[in-house]
Amino acid sequence: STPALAPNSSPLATLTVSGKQFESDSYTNISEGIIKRMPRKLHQQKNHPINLIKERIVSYFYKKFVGRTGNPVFSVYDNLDPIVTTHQNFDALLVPRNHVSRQKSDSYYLNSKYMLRAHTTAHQSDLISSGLDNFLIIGDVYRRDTVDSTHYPIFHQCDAVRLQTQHELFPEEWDLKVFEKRPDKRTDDKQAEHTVDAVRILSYQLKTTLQDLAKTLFGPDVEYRWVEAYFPFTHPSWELEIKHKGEWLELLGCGIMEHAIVAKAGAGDRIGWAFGLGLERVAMRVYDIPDIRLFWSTDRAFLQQFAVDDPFTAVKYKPVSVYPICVNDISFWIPPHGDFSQNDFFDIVRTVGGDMIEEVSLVDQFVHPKKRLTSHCYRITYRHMERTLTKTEVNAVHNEIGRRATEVLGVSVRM
Ligand code: FA5
Ligand code: MG
Repeated sequence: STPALAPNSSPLATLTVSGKQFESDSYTNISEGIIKRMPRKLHQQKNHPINLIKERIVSYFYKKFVGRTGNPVFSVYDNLDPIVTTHQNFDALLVPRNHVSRQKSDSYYLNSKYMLRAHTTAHQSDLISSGLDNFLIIGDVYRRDTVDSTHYPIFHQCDAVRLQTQHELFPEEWDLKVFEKRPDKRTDDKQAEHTVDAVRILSYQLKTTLQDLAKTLFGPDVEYRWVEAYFPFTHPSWELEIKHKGEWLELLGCGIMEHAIVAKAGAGDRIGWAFGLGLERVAMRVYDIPDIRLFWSTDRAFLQQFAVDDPFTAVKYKPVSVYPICVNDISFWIPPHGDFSQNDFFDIVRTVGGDMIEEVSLVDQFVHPKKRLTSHCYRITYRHMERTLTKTEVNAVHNEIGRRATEVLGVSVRM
């Protein structure tokens, strides 16, 4: 078995990820389970449901935005390296120094300089710098998160950027301006540099484009609503939610790009909109796939259902079969002076249990009145998507999780 990388492994150790070497340091927290899955690239596997959704979105943009000769104006980047610098993932997008998303407990770090992108937006400013005005970025993204049927530490996003000049946005005779002569006040509705008129027309374009995308993906009767949102890299910002099984589900975030980002990337004469959307959310709803882990299945009975030539072919997922769950609890004392984070424990569970893990939840915690120690009890639900697990096999994994947690996190397992 492969050892999990300790969160505080020796500062001299080097690690190899995607054939490249990185010096580890106090930030290193990438796990073996993640490294092993990085080459899968579900969005590039022909006929994989994530790939089919990608094809549907790309086709929508190719048809919707065409140039003078009928050529698509958007170009597609779906093969960019998911290893990025913290500068690309955060600083270039104006994410504040102390923003929660930078914490070690939320992202996978190779070291203090390199990380696995937490969103495809990480490539936005480089692509603008290279001269592009209209592009889509599609790729695998990585986040340390809770463990359940809709959360997996690797998922896929599609980002888009569309930049326009004064001349492209407003015909000469309209006498409307994109930029204020001198930066105005920043308000809830717009940035200081932009005019009300420009923001109004751009947000109309953005919203109708995304509403039509939702109708293309989910059918003309899909119920949707717009919700005000906040992102450091757009203002104003919104989220689009769709009705799914009677509940509102967040589909994407979007907004008018921060002028400082656009200007720094060399396109200061342009105004733009951008959005970022989760492909699993779309695929689960389009195909009625109940569990996010199914996308990682290599079972032919699953994959063959999506062997269609046209990505717009209607496919309704037929459950291969549902195998029984096996539930096991684990309780331990947390080391008194450490920086224990639940996500460190979740990573160990994932690394050891792989896709046998359906859910991990904290079911009890208390502080020992005399010893002043905190105890956590986690309930781990085991279920395999392709077979029935035996009690013996689950116990072996469960014990190994306890052993790793003791070794790596310094907890002491309570019997
Ligand atoms: C972002 O990642 C922003 N970069 C999106 C953006 C881009 C906004 C450009 C503005 C301009 P957020 O963390 O909300 O935002 O994720 C975007 C989408 O990814 C969500 O709406 C959702 O569809 C999907 N998503 C987020 N977290 C998960 C998850 N844990 N599992 C599955 N899908 C997720
Ligand atoms: Mg969000």
